[in-house]
Amino acid sequence: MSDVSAVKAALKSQVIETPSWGYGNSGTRFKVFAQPGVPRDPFEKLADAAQVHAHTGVAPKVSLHIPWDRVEDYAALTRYAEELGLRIGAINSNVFQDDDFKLGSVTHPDPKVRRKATDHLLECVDIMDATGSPDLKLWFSDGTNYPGQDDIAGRQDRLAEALAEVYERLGDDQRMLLEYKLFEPAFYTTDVPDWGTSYAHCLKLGPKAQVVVDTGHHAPGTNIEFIVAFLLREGKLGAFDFNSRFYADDDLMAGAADPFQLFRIMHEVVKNGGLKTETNVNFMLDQCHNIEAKIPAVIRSVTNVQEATAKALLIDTEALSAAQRSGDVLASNGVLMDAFNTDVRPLLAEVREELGLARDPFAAYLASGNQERIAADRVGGEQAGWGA
Ligand code: LRH
Ligand code: MN
Ligand code: MN
Repeated sequence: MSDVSAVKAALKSQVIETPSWGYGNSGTRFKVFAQPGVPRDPFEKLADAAQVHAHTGVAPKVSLHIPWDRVEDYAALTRYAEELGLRIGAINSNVFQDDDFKLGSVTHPDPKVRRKATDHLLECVDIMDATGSPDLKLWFSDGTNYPGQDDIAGRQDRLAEALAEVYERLGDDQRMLLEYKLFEPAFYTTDVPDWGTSYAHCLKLGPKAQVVVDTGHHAPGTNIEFIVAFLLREGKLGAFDFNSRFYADDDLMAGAADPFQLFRIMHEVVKNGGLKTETNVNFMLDQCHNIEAKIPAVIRSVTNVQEATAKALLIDTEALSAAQRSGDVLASNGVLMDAFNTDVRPLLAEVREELGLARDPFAAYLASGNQERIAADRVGGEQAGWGA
């Protein structure tokens, strides 16, 4: 796409969903460094997400994680989101923090534990009904640590059974997003370790089941953009969990470690129709900000995704396909690199100006005084839910 107004329109319509847990305190198993002004409850997490949306104009949706964001009254939480100009995005299930799940959740050898896990997933669908959330995001920590510990194929049967029960419970406008992760916390086998496993389950389940690509969940050197192109072609790419990794599931800011990889991913997204509203790819962040200030870090992550998207949109597609057709390897690669090496910050500043926003959302947030205000107002902020 090289028509600037079309590029701008695409950038204005891209929605980036931010995670409630990105606003809370987080850390590693070694230390959680508490920060002043972090939210004390899910309502304050929404208020922080609203700051990100107010300054970027493209982040009106917030993912919740249950039970981290469990509240008495979901209608009140939803109303509050609406007052802030937000919507509730994906409901993330959590079957990894209960002692009962030591040997697995939906794949546990004991049917009573499997029932408990599946009931939690069904509760998440109830919360979708109450909040208007369209997406149930499933990630399972299930797996084994030692050869022989459990029956690998048997665990797939148990997984399939639980997924089928939850799938049946989904409403017409609700879908199931199945996330994969290579390892951790299980180290020998993981029950949904890769896109192929997730894809196979989603295919059996039906059209309302799609794959989530968390960019931090692959082996080093994995070609994520290939996975993206393949899944889009099959109509099975439901969402991204964007974050950066240097080593494993680092959950660092999207586009921080490898902006070129993010660009390559966004090129496949743009090329294969993934930016179109009807394709319904949910561009979520899944990050924790352990040592940096949270709201500005989320703003930077959003703008990093936007920059990668803008570069992908600027690729001269006619020149690219002509070079590809003629087998000109260097010319094809050159077209891509020209787009990647373009400074898109002025273009994005114009887009924001046209939306009535400040040209630089990061600077505008820091100048807004919000950070000082929340630090003074909020005492005893919440931990994101893990990392202690
Ligand atoms: C697992 C994961 C998954 C969880 C989130 C907090 O590593 O990526 O998406 O829900 O982290
Ligand atoms: Mn994730
Ligand atoms: Mn992860």
